[in-house]
Amino acid sequence: MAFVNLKKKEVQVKIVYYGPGRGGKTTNLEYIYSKFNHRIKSEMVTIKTHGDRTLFFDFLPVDMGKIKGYDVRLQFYTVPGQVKYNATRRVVLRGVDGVVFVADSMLIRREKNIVSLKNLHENLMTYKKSMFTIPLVLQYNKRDLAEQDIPLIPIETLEKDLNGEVKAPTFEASALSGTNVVETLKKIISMTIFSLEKELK
Ligand SMILES: Nc1nc2c(ncn2[C@@H]2O[C@H](COP(=O)(O)OP(=O)(O)OP(=O)(O)O)[C@@H](O)[C@H]2O)c(=O)[nH]1
Ligand SMILES: [Mg+2]
Repeated sequence: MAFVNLKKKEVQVKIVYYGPGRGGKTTNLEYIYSKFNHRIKSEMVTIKTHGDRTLFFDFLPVDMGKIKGYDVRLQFYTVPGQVKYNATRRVVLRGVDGVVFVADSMLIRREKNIVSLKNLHENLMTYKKSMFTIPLVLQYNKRDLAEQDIPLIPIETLEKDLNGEVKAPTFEASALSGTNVVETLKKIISMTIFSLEKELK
């Protein structure tokens, strides 16, 4: 359940971009920020280590207007995808309301996607949450690399590897060019708000 401040009549909704290192999570948030920064009051917060890898998280707060008399504040986070940062990933997942899983379409990253999704599943379980019930969208990122003849994982394989059981909505995307970044965002917002409205009544 999202964080509800009854006094301020405010709900804080936490959406986390999850996935393997280098998959494009930070690039998604950067695109969203560059596209909507005229409507976003606060700065995007990023804590990076060398080579632009996320060390702790990236954070982007967005005000959404009201639902049922509550001001809704969306908070977007990314996790550090590198395997060694699991303790941090788990902290960032605390209180999560919705997840975008950003898969890397590069063929050489096939195994990394599978390991990362399994890791999401395990980390959600530590909070008694489930990948099968939480609002979840899968994004197959870096599809643009096909134009550079870089071998990509076919969509059917990604579906089999990652979406065989969860059956989440999916988007083929390029976070770098922005293709389907906003569509992914809109989908996770609507799924998360829908599930929240059920809880708020
Ligand atoms: N061609 C292409 N490159 C991308 C795309 N998305 C991200 N990249 C590149 O991939 C690299 C890693 O992207 P990030 O957004 O930093 O990846 P991340 O998932 O945040 O990685 P960690 O913070 O290490 O977990 C960067 O050089 C991006 O420019 C995409 O859709 N297409
Ligand atoms: Mg990052």
